[in-house]
Amino acid sequence: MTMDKTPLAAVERDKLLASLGATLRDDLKAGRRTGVLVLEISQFKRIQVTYGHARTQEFLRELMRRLVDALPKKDKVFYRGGDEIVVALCGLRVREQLNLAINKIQRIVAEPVVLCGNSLRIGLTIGASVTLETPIAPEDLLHQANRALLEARDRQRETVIFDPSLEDEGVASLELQSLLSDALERNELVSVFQPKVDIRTGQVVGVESLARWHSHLLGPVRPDLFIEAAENSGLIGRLTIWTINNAAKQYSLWGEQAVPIAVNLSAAVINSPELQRQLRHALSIWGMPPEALSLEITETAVMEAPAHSMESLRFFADMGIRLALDDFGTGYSSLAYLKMLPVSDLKIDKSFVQNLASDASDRKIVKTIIDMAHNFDLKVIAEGVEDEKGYQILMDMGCDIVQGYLVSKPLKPEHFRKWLLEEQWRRPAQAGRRPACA
Ligand code: G
Ligand code: G
Ligand code: MN
Repeated sequence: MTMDKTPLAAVERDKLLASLGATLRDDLKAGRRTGVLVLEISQFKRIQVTYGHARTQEFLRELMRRLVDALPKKDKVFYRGGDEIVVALCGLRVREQLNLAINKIQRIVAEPVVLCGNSLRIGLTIGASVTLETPIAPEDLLHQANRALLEARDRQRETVIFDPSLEDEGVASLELQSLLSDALERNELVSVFQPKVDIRTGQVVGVESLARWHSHLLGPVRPDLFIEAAENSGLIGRLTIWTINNAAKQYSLWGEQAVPIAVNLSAAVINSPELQRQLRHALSIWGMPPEALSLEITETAVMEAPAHSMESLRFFADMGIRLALDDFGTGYSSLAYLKMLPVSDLKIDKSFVQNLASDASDRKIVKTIIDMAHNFDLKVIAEGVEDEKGYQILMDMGCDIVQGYLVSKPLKPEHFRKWLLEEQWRRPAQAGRRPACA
């Protein structure tokens, strides 16, 4: 295989859906069916760790090339980022043709790929869906294939084709999406704010804004569930703009007590021009200086769409906004790439932080991350600090900032001010006072 250095760009969700939508219309008119396959490469992380970023890209390219060569010209192959490829099979006459295509793909990938002189044989897990005679929206057909993939993973099967019995949860998630859309209009969402403190002085250096939703129909909905529903339904743009506007408003309401606010940015919105416009707008209306806003972007999100994200990250950084790599340690960043990112903070994922006191290998990982981050002039924030031992260990390791239940749970805005004034947190070394909770 020859080296191609340009990064393999992940297709944007909007483009994927538009292309699939066009196929669906054509096939419906011609009385044909459309199939969608979501392919997941098994053991992808292992491949990345073993061979590194550049060779993994090379490997992905080769795989894409094989798929494109083997499938009919009209079919479409998309790289969706990470370990996922989406295939649209066009003009199927009968449902059985879906099985034929799946068999063919399994045969293609069974041929080993030669990487670094090693012959690499990979496995695929496939989720599939196919249209019936009735029209279906591209996002629904894709959703069905995603559901089938989850089912295949759960049951450890190579392939699952969607059928309506899998739909129970699917319906629940569609319902969540439509309720969430209403919730944004009805103003049912609120933001809570979790303090971050300087590990040495105990001073509050900022807060992270976290969205909460109490639905009038469902009651409280878990944030990871509704954030995922927002991402899957395209509502995440509206939700993020709402969150940023709310943060800027809160900053202005806090007045003298205002501290910098961090907002989470999903991968799907990093490159949205509308978001960039609305962000400027929100800061200017509420008089929030850009330096007081920080955007948290997961390590995985940044690594999955490198070339494309870089411009947007620069745009934010040039405005004076701080950028933080969130959930760090859960992805596989290439160090060379990290150096090029205009980020100023790195947040160590809570899964490495929670058991610091009892887990020696977590201690090693955290120490390594802190040292590496400092070499790149990044500030290190440890999230999920729950006990004083962990706090002390982090201080000894030279961590800069901590966030977690030990300091405070996320607080409602009116409680934050009170907490700040009355219950000002003291770091364990200074005083043994119990931290305040929401
Ligand atoms: O808040 P925890 O409170 O349970 O949040 C769960 C997940 O939801 C976290 O990964 C967090 O980053 C994410 N999250 C919370 N609020 C927001 C938000 O406003 N936007 C985005 N994109 N993610 C959020
Ligand atoms: O993914 P992100 O880092 O944006 O989300 C932070 C998540 O961590 C939120 O869900 C928040 O409620 C949660 N969190 C914050 N502090 C702690 C903590 O000390 N322990 C645990 N288990 N979760 C925490
Ligand atoms: Mn975060």
